[in-house]
Amino acid sequence: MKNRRLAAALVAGVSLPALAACTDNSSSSSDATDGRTIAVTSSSDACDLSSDTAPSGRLVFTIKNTGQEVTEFYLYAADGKRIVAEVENIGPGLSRTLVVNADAATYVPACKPGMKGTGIRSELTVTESGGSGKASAAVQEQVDQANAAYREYVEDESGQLLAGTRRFVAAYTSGDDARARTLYPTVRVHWERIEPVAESFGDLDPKMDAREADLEAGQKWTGWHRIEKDLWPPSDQPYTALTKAERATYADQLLADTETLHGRIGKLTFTVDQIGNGAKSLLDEVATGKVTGEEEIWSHTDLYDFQANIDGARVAFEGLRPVLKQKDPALESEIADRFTALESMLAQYRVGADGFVSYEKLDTTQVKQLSDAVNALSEPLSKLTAAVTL
Ligand SMILES: [Cu+2]
Repeated sequence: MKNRRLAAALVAGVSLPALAACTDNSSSSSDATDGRTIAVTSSSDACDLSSDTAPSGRLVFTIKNTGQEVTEFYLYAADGKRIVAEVENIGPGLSRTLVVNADAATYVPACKPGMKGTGIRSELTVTESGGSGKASAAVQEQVDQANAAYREYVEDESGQLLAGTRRFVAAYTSGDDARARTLYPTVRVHWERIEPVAESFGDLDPKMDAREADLEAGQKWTGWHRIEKDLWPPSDQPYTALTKAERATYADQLLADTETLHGRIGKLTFTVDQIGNGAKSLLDEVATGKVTGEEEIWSHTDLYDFQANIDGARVAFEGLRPVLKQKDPALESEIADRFTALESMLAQYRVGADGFVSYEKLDTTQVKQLSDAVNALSEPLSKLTAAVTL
């Protein structure tokens, strides 16, 4: 589950008109004068855009937080659910930039002061301009290769998630809790590796991966973490175990949602922007959920998720690496080095072939070290998309 305070930006757009991607980078000098820069002012009760129309192609949103709380900016597709691009964690007084390659379509921009609710929304109309922001021909073949390889990866992980979920729910519904507990973290790895893709479908993530602490008023708690609590019931608070019938209900729904997810993923295609931005999104997932131990509050299997998020980001990076090597070799080696540093730090906590120690075994110094290594990678990784699309 993404932290409520975050949202994924890796997006796929097959059946929908909007196909766009984003990254943090600075605007080019010409942007300001050709209608491609849109100033967004996020206050405590308003979300003002300097324009409600823009030409298709590379758009630069400059978001300034004039409110008192941390804010976020989202660009949704016309359905108001699918996340096309986002910037999170914009502190009071701060500004952030979001670059989007936007196709002609209607979009729903939204600011979320306080990082909750559905946000203050409006409408943005992007009209056809012929400016597609496509990669140059020289790297097009590498780009195509990266897109195809990433698509294959996502579909493969999704297939393994579905197969693993079948085994997991079978064990859980039959009352084989020991087996279900063993399967839980290793099956979830396949979810966590492709988490931003799964989250880009706005309706599935809340049903499949919501954490109890993040539930909104009136939201029914279902999915992985509901079952997690039943498998690792708390000892320090009252808890009523789910009945056999309740188990079956939650298990059936999780499986059905996983089937829906797999069906949708089979129809996706990706662009380099989405892949690069998804890699950054995965690091944000680690920083805000896994390194803090909030994701797996009952099972404490957070380090499995941590590794899986890193795996997914690494695959995205490796796919784009040949392109990056040509465009920015210094950034390419910096990202590679920091991946290696983080991965070897995490490897200290491995148990057996594919296991990890309980998150509870980490002391505050170790958590801090991991967190610093995540941030050290996150910083250059946030430049990846801009570098490969320039
Ligand atoms: Cu999650």
